[in-house]
Amino acid sequence: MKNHSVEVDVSGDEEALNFAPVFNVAVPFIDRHLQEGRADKVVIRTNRGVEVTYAGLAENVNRCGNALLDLGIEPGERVIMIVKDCAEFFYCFWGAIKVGLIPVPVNTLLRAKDYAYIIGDSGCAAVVYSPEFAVEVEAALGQLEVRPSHCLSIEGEGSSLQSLISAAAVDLEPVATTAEDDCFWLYSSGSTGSPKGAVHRHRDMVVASQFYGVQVLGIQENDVCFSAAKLFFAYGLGNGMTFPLWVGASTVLYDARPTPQSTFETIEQFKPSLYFGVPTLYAAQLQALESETCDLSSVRVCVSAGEALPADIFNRWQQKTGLTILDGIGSTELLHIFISNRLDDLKPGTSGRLVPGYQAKILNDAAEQVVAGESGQLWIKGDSTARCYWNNPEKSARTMVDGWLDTGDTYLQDQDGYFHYCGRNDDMLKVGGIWCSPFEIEAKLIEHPKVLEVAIVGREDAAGLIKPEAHILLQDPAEAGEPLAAELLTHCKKGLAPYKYPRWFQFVTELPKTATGKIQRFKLRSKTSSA
Ligand code: 3UK
Repeated sequence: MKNHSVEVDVSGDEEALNFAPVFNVAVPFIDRHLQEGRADKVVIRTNRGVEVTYAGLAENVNRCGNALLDLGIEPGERVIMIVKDCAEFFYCFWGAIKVGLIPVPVNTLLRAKDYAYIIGDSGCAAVVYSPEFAVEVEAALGQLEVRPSHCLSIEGEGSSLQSLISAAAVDLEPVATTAEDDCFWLYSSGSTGSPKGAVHRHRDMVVASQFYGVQVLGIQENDVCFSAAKLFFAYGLGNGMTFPLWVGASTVLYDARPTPQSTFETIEQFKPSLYFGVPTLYAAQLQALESETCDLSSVRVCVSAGEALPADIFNRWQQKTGLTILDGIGSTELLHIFISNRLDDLKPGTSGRLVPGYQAKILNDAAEQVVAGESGQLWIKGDSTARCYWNNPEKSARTMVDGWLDTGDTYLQDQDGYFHYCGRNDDMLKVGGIWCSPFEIEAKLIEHPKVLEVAIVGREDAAGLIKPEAHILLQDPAEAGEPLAAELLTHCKKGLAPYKYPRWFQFVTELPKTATGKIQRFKLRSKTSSA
């Protein structure tokens, strides 16, 4: 087998992937397309009017890899990327991989405190960021005792990544890694609020692209992908970058906050065939479609993930647009979707069936496998699973056992094999498809002088989607009311990532607690879940 190649073996019951002993994943995803005659095909189109061909992509990946080496960054060192959806995201991610550095795309909605933690935890050699996030990134650097050696804006005055890219050499040989070597990391939020870095290998993007992208979505060379979920999110990384690159298709990048209007405009302008959203956005788009129209005729299939898609949203979207939304569950640790509905195999309100190539087991409290119809903890096995969490052997040992991954979700599988989501095993919330720790919001509210105690729980909104609700015990209960709720809201919005503020404030006279003083969030949840 030729160096850096991967073969899809279809002889068995399930597809298998065979990797060459020397394997750098930048070769099949980037360089292979030049050999296969796609040099002049446009691979990236952006809302800023940028168009990049496969030849241009390969050239800029090489230049960026050389630029990073020229800075003196050593193989295995991390490059934190706080980068919006743009062509440079591709150059930096793949350039780093091709020279054996570890790119670490990070959520661009976070605040200085979060970035300081991630930069410190990763021990990165460099931080690369879009100028839009300069204020938070600079504040983060100010909080650190040890700063990374390099901190580079993508564009702008002086030495930027763009200027280094244009000055760097264009020839670059891939570093001789293997499919099992560490390749990139993605941070996922933990229930205590500290994010943890999931360490992914060179093979993982191939596995996710082939098992889900090709087998479930049937993605092909003539597809055009548009992911409203951003590239920094494992979901968006697959949708908007990995899957199209795997089959020589193309992608549309939109670099600002996705709203119903901006996503409609992007769809009408760029005519994607595959559209990827999250339930909150589908709900907002449905609302917008009450008063406006959108030509969605280019789209052959819609995908939803990040949190459960209520059957009602699925049905209304189908009635309104004629299009099917495929709900599937994925995770940062597994890289992408491992249980999914399919166009020819679908049950609205469920996550669907296992994606071929993955295995699932549902365990009860005694760690025994449950029978159909009974709920338990969902464990998944598959070749795209992260090797470990960085710097966190205890958490890795608890979550990753004999190749199985504890998803942290409660699920049941029905008689027909469909998986039904029954909630989280921890207190974590998914808001708009993005993790949200109740402890973090509580910590923010406790800072406020008028707040004595607080508990954050998830509550369903009118569309059946979970949002944070605050239960607050005040220093002076007489101050309860709208004006104080507004003040607390402003306080939260100032210090937390924009999606993390409570949507409701309940002033209470007491919070339910255990004998040891731990707040019993489940008691608050059961009171309000069907509101
Ligand atoms: C929840 C879902 C019900 C579930 C992701 C697609 O969401 C992704 O990754 P994260 O690490 O979160 C994982 C957790 O989110 N979840 C995701 N999708 C669904 N719950 N129905 C769903 N369809 O708790 C899971 O454990 O942020 C999604 C692809 C790649 C991803 N990383």
